[in-house]
Amino acid sequence: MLTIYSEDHRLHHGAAELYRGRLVPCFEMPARAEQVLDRVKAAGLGAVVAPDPLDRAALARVHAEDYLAFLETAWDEWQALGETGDALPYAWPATGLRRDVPPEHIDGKLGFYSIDAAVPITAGTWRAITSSAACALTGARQIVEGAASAFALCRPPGHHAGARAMGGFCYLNNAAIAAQYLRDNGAGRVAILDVDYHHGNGTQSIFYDRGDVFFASLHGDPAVEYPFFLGHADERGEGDGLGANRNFPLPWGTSGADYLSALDAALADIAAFAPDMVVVSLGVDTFAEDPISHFKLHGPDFAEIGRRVAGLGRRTLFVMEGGYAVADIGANVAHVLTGFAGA
Ligand code: 6XA
Ligand code: ZN
Repeated sequence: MLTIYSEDHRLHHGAAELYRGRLVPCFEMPARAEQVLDRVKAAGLGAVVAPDPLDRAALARVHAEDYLAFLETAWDEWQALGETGDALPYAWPATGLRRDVPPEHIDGKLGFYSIDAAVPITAGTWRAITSSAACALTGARQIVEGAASAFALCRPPGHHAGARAMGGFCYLNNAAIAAQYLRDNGAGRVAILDVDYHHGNGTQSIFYDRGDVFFASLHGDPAVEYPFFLGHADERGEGDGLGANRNFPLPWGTSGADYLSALDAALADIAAFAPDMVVVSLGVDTFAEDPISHFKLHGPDFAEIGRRVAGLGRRTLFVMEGGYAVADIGANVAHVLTGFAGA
């Protein structure tokens, strides 16, 4: 299995995030991707290659042009204020406020194009997020060209990013961009399986009214877990997409065994959808020792996830999402991928 990786991710290194009322160092840090790279190499999974040059048009198949323009220019606008630290949003057009008049000031734009404050924009953010998306697109190209699987070692992650919104460490929705690329290049039907601990609200919203891309997600119940405002079991899609969205909210403390039962249900739905190709949003923040999550999965559970996904018998692109137990993130990702490859 080919791994696609770019060192550009290091250019994005947010200083701090708000966590339980305090500013703390960002959980989403460069060391995460370095650890994954090390362990994937050690596992002998296959070659590690650099991404193809980015085709910006592929981003615009998923994200609105005004949002892309915002991401590209946000740092310069922020710097023009004389600021040198990270740009962060602090005001949002929530209930009762207007969304129909886009703000002109960068402080307003940051809130207009985000769902929370966990999205620092730094000098290197645009380079890092476009390289991350390029990794996903290169993996998707491999799949289209016939590879049985590929691993896009994306950082920053993507699944909380919507068509016009960043959030939860995510700016460009790498999995959605890859899924759309697969649709545009030969796959009639694509399924996205999101096994990150958090609901993939961005991916769900991007495909919610479409019947050609199935989205299934297992995650901490939004009643008690970020992103709080999407990811409930009754969200089944709308219009042409009715029936093509499936959420499995699970309680804090969910064990490996209970998780794998829910995974089987998600995989049965995906098999019934009969996708041509599969994208897996691969977060390993379901790990028992993850510092911000509350499931109880261990190494063997991750290998089992890989094995069961392989049971679908479809060409599969893995796209890196979350996981913050930095010392273990690489081993857990490698377990999933070797579980898949050895199945
Ligand atoms: C914000 C929590 C963001 C969760 C990020 C994540 N304090 N998403 O891992 O998958
Ligand atoms: Zn997560």
